[in-house]
Amino acid sequence: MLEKSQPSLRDQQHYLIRELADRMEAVWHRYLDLEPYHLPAELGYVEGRLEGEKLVIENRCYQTPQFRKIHLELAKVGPMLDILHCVMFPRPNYALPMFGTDIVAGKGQISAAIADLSPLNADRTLSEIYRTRLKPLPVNQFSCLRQIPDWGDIFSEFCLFVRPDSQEEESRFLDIVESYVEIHCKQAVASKPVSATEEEKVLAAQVYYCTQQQQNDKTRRVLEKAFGQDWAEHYMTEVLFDLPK
Ligand code: BLA
Repeated sequence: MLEKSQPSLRDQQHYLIRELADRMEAVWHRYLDLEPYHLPAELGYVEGRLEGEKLVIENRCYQTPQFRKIHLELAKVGPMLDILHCVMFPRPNYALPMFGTDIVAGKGQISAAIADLSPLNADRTLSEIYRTRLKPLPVNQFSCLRQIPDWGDIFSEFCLFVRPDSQEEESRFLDIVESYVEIHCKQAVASKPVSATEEEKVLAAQVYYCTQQQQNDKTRRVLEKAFGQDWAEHYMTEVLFDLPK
């Protein structure tokens, strides 16, 4: 495993990944008060090998008064497989949903594009204000919907899980996800911390969210093949879906 300082993978990646990464960062810079968040040093940039192909992972992380960790990860497996992963983890004293997105592109084709604002309250529904803002977005205008796996009970009614099949659908996906992030940032900066009792509930819901995401065998398999079982377990539980300390 090699470690290097901050090069940018995104120039070599699928257009949809590059564009979403750029747009999300622009929205964060526009609305949030970003501070760096330090991953364990050896995990900012990592290289492994998957079936003879080089797997490169590049992480960028921020924190803000409302978000414990905003994690943007770009990964490239050889020349064929490109991945974008992003999660915005709210601090447990803010009753905000969890924003997450994942794009998987194989051989130049997007196979999975997913984004959601996942509710973290007891009845797992988004607040009225989020629903009002999200409802007008054209989430139904995709021809190929993908089936949400069993562990995906964490996702909201606004979860978008598609294989975009044209440039129009790719740009629709980009616009919708950019809106999700923008709506979320605006809500976050306008929100107030909650009581200690509420905080306990948010924390429990975040733990559940992370536990469910850790069951994604497709992610785990890619990491295991490149870096081995122990490293994959560590990465999934400490970097991708770690619990607030
Ligand atoms: C699917 N994730 C996948 C797939 C791969 C990865 C290879 C299968 C693609 C397909 O079925 O077409 C791989 N994703 C990765 C890897 C990383 C990654 C290696 O992030 C990191 C290094 N996943 C998330 C987040 C969400 C998410 C934040 O990380 C949602 C908010 C969802 N990914 C997600 C879902 C699937 C997926 C729901 C489909 C799983 C399935 O069909 O079983």
